[in-house]
Amino acid sequence: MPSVDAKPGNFTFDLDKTALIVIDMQRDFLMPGGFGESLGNDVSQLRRTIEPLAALIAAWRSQGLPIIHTREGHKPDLSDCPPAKLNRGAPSQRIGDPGAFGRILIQGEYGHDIIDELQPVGDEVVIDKPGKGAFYATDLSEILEKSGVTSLIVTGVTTEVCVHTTVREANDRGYECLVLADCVGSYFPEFQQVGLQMIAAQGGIFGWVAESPAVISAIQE
Ligand code: C5J
Repeated sequence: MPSVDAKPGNFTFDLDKTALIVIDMQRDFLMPGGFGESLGNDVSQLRRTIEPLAALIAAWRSQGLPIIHTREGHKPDLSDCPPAKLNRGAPSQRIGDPGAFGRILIQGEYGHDIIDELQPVGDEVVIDKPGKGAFYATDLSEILEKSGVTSLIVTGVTTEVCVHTTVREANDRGYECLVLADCVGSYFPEFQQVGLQMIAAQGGIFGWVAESPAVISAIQE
């Protein structure tokens, strides 16, 4: 079985029971001029994940292994967006407002979709999720159970929000999660650093942390 050097210790996984999950690599979060940037964020902090993630996805695909992509967003009538989420903060643009790439975080809009570099191919699963976590109000749990997946390699954005929420819940549901430091990103360097430390602290309180080249080597051995 492949094993990678990780924190707090080696992460060993069965290729028949492991899925790669790519969280919210959407234009609204990553594109210069988009929603993320309009909130004052530095999108380069997220964009540094694109190249390593593209290499990982290519390697994963070449082994015929399952990939699950997620997209955070809402129905055009916003019926799945609670007021507490819609009205929070005072951004210059809110979910559902017209943005540079269509209505912000609305399903079917250009900005809601995954960036060109990491577009899903073939029968790769795409989960549309209204929340931060990938399990809430989605059929992710059924998909994983049906395919016998017990381990997740977790990538995407943002580290301290949708990646953390998903990994914490996956851990509670019994999945072993390996988070790849170079393939997850936060707009805030300090949150990136602490977010990763939190996962692997206390003997791996809710997961393991490694770098993507270690996983690429392990699955190609
Ligand atoms: C955020 C996400 N940060 N995908 N979404 O609102 O982490």
